[in-house]
Amino acid sequence: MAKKKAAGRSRKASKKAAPKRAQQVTTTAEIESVLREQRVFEASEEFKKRAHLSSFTKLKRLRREAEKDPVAFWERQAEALDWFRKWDRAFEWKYPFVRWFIGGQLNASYQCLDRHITTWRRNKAAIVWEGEPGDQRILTYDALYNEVNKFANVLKSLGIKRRDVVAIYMGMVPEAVIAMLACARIGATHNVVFGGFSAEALRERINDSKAKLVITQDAAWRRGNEVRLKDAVDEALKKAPTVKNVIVYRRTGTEINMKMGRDHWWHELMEGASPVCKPERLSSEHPLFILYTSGSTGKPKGVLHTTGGYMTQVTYTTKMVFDLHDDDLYWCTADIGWVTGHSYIVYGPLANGATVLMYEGAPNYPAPDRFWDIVERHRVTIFYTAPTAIRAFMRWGESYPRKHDLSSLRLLGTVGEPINPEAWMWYYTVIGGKRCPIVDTWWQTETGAIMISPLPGATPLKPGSATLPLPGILADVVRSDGTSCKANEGGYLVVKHPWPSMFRTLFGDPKRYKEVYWSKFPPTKDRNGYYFTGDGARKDEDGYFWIMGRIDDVVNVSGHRLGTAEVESALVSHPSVAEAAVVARPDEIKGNALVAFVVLKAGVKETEKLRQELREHVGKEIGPIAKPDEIRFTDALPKTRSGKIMRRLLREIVTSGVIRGDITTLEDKAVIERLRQQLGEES
Ligand code: 7RM
Repeated sequence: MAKKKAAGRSRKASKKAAPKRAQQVTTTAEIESVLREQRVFEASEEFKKRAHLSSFTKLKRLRREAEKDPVAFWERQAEALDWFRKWDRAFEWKYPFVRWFIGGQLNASYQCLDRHITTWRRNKAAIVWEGEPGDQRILTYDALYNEVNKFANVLKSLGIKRRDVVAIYMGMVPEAVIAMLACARIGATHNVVFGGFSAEALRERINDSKAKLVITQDAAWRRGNEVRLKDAVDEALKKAPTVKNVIVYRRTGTEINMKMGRDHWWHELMEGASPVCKPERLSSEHPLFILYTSGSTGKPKGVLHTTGGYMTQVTYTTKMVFDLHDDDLYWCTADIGWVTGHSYIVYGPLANGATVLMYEGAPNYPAPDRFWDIVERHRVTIFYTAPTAIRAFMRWGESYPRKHDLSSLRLLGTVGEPINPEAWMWYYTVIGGKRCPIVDTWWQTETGAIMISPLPGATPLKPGSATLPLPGILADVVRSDGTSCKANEGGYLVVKHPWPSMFRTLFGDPKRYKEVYWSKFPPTKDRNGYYFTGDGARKDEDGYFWIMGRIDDVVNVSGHRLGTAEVESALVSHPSVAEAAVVARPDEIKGNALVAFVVLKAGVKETEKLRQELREHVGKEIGPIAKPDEIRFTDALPKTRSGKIMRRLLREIVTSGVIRGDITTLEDKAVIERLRQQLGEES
């Protein structure tokens, strides 16, 4: 990377002028969207020069063409994969079930490995890994290929066949990737369970998927402590009758229990394994993986993805959204236990022959500059993380990134939640040095791959907007009756045409699949059924999408339906606030009153005066209707393990004080206890 300063051009914008926000709201809208962000940023000439796509006009033309014939567009992208047999028919839609590239045969591990080892990439680094204690490993494509072949033979030797489900419960070690690709190689379906989940959550996911084998490790390093994964597996397997074998990778060397006949050491099995395992010829619709995602209540949903369509869309989006080139060092900080880890650490980047950085541990271990230290030492060029992490970095302060040379970075990305404009600007300025475009990527476990996102060389960026649907993705914002919303009218985010990496069903529960996703906008005589994302959004006058968060989090105040994310964004734009979560509590007069949980920046005092100031601030940013009725200071918010704020729990706390729903995905159970106690003290 050249170190020359080529600051991005910014129109209408940044330094002096604070973002202008319209005060008025459209009262006819089903969901009112009240924030208006005016800044626009374009990629520098230097970035555009080497980008895969550098013209907005071209992108718009591509989107228009693909919109007319999305199937033809995706067929062209599918041609970039290596098929053992070409498909007979590209697309079949029988509401609400889809198939893509029917009759085609391929293998996902072949896409990620075999096709690179016959080229110059054989000796290119596939994975650059750094353990939390500081140990490092580099696996070339050839080395990864060998390990995956051997481990595929290990799985076979334990009786694993096509369509068997294998649970993977590991930390961020290369062996987790090897395990996934080995499953894919022999046609087994992997079910990765995030290593931070409890034994109970693991058991539920093993039993629901009827897994035959579990792959785990003794323990993982996290913030200097050992997370004892094998102990959790032992506990889970007390009531998991389908599991016959467990493979244990030795990571920390801690003492664990090995059950004779059931448990096997990874390294012992690998010693005798043959290094050649032919990839299975799998049909395009062969199930590649199940990944559980929490429902708002009750049991988690087993999102099922298949092979051909999924590989097509993750391969295309990784190349285009991250503008991936062969000399990039790409780092996605997600855990392999989330869909982001599946699609954008493993399948997408490896199918493109990328070099992927993988880090085992916490962002603040041993100090809050660990990520920036990694970026500097490894000269990371593409960095993809979550808004929740960015807000944590902001809270820890600029001094940590400032200590490091981050000039290798050329592109930044975010995923997981709406990013508020203040966090976007901080990311752009402090991490990206005003040189790196930011791709704000909207997608879901269910969508499998990125759906709405800038293409960084082409799309002018607006802080806080995921910008436009990718070519071939027919997303829209609609009213309850399915008609399109006007510009800036809030509504439901839907997808009007099936896309290749769409999940095919909920494992073992097609009825729930239909109910949750396909019943809000069923087919009528004038339209196909729409996929309902569960998110609220608006499109602005340029057609840019602004995601307002989950529909379940929309609150009704005095007849106005507000997305809580917007009120939160207004709060976070105050210099004293690090994070905020807003929920509603029933109120006799207004229908609902807004309660804001606010985490202050380090060193800021919790005073009555600040409370008033924050209410006024929201009044100024959005309007008087959005002023929180109550502001509760807290030191942390309840979040899922992947960093999403669990507003449902806060809602339960402010309404009944009792939490009834599922909390297995909660990151830190103590947070809820502290919030509940606080509530008792104050009232
Ligand atoms: C990839 C992932 C999906 C939900 C989704 C949204 C929210 C994700 C963005 C976003 C605004 C974004 N899968 N979400 N990305 N909201 N802007 N760029 O996160 O299944 O775990 O979550 O996350 O609500 O529906 S997920």
